Amino acid sequence: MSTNKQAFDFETLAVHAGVEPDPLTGAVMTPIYQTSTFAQSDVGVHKGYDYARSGNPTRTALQNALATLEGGRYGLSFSSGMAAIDTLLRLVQPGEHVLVGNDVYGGTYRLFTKVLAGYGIDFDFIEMSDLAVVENAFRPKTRLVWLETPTNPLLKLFDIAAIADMAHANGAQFAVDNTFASPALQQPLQLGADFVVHSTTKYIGGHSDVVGGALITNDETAHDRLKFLQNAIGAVPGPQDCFLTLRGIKTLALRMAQHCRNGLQVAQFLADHPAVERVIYPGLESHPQFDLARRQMAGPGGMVSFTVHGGETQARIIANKTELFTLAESLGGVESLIELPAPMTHASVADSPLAVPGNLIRISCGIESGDDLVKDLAHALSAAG
Ligand code: P1T
Repeated sequence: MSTNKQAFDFETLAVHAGVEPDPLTGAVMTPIYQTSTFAQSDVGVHKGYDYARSGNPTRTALQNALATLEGGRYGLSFSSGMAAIDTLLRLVQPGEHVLVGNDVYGGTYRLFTKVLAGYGIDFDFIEMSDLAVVENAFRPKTRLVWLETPTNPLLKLFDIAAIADMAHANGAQFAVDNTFASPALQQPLQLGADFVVHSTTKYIGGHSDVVGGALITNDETAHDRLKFLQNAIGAVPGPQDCFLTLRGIKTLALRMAQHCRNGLQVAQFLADHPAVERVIYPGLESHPQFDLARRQMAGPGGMVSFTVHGGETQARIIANKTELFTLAESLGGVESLIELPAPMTHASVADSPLAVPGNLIRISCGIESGDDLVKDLAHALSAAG
């Protein structure tokens, strides 16, 4: 499996990417190299690793796997999704401008507006589903375009290929946070993006047992700088976390297929329920960008958002009544989760133009039986009255 992994289908890549039999022992799975440093036979003479912040073989395997899955040349791993995002934003200099989609993870909004804006970076949050709005938003100092698609938590879709062209025509680079789709459903580098970002905590890890992040690119110059920053800033994952993420990746294709099936079944059930005001799911024809979803994604994913009648009070009651869906932040694991973005994952956007409705419920459909998930929601919706 050492040659030309790009020639394989995604299911095959997910099992094999990055992992080679261990050169020392032949171990089929990359070992957890639990060491902080590496012996040198003379000053500066070593076997490719000197200190584990700079590099570790378990991390190398994960980084190669991530690059392969996204169809990219270079991958870098981080201790969290936020660490990956922060490191990428260090490419932007004070005085430069970043265009951001107007629906993003609350933590991303917080990092941009409450941390990085303080270092002189300008952020504009705009409606990127309207390409005329995007075109008019560029400034001479626009260095980066940043978006999530599907977005967290409103599941808006943005046209990656069209926005990539606009970014490049305006002298900017373009980053896509691909956390909600995962590379199994969407590969932004193939559509023209310069950087793919992940919270590997979510679908890539897939088992709610590890926090991590990733940056993938084909741009050698940018990669060299990001690799330098990864070491200079130091927000690297430990080898155990790399191992868990690598292990999760092996079943990514299988898991995503079941997440998509369950997402569609649950969304269709919710769409017909009288307690539900509106369902947002890229696999429903009622989604405003249903056609784009079909074009851009290999499947609609496992995230479903919906608003309920009765406001936030009723939404809280429903989220407390599910049994299979655990009330918790995060997403993308094998087990189903439910949360209220406004008081939970998106508390940081309260009172901002990105504020989300209080009666919005976000669910992450796991890989359980879709029928059981529907029964659990039916019970919660009727018990809530
Ligand atoms: O939690 P962390 O691994 O640091 O990843 C941050 C992050 C980045 N990008 C997106 C699209 C995300 O959804 C997240 C984290 N999101 C949650 C914890 C959540 O429940 O929405």
